Amino acid sequence: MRRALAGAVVLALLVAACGRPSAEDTTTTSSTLPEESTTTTSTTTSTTSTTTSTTTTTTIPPTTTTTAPTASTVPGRWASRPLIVAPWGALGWWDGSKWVGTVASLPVSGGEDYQVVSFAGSGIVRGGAPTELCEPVFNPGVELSDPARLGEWPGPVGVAISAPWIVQPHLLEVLAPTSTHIGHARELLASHGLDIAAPIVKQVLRVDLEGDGVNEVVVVAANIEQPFWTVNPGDYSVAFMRKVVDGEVQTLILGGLIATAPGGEGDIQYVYSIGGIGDLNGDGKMEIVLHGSYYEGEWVEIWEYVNDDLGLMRRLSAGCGA
Ligand SMILES: [Ca+2]
Ligand SMILES: [Ca+2]
Repeated sequence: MRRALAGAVVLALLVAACGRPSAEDTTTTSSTLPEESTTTTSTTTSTTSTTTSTTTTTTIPPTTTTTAPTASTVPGRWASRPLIVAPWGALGWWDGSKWVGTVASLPVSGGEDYQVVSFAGSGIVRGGAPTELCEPVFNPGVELSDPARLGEWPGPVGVAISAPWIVQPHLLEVLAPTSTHIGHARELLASHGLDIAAPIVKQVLRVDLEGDGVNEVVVVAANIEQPFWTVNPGDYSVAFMRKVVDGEVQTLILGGLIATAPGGEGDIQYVYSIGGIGDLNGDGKMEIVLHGSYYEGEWVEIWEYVNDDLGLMRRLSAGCGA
């Protein structure tokens, strides 16, 4: 209930952030380009090598073609579907054309490998057979050999994915906060009515989500260490991304608690962090894992930057708590 509310606020903020009507169709151009260029390449190849007489090769579905640049794969025992899991349950997977939220039956039998996508750890962990996690919620999921590598409450906590592709194909750097990032946080809080001279910046990530050569910056600012019940005026916990869209920097909020007044009945603190960043559907573009924690629980959400018109969209999530 609470979380749904928070989500609504976040979405409202997002819409506000992305709502700028832009006639410029950079989006269409960028999404069409890879397909076109790939097609051109394969056509040229077939012309050169006379042996490959079949033009059928050119008809490879765009999805597969887009994955091609990320040619190299990671050795391991992978699930039949690229299952994404959190320590307390499965989130779902990409089925080749759409995101699929967790269903009762998971595409694993036990013994699969999972690549860790987290700022708390890295590497590969092993997953067990499908089971139920997070009593008494009983989420479908798998026990991981080393769940702590994904992180622990109050965060950040990332995810793990049973997929063979390179999960971080483009630039991703953890930076130390500078006055510039503090300034970005100050600006954002002020635009929501909270004036804080020097907000506490917890995370700064420089990333090129889609590998277009233009870097994005993801910032987390918070003055709450461990979330508790009461929301006090001046509480803040925000995760946001600054991205250049049509030559202008836009600020997109992934999750946020900004309190300008004492919390009402039933309001509780949330602490947001970026759990991880990685390509979770194998299209060569990286998604952002948002982690949220509260007094009695936590959850993760996967956000995909779809295009410059739609901006960030929440695709999958899973949580555990009261
Ligand atoms: Ca970029
Ligand atoms: Ca992706």
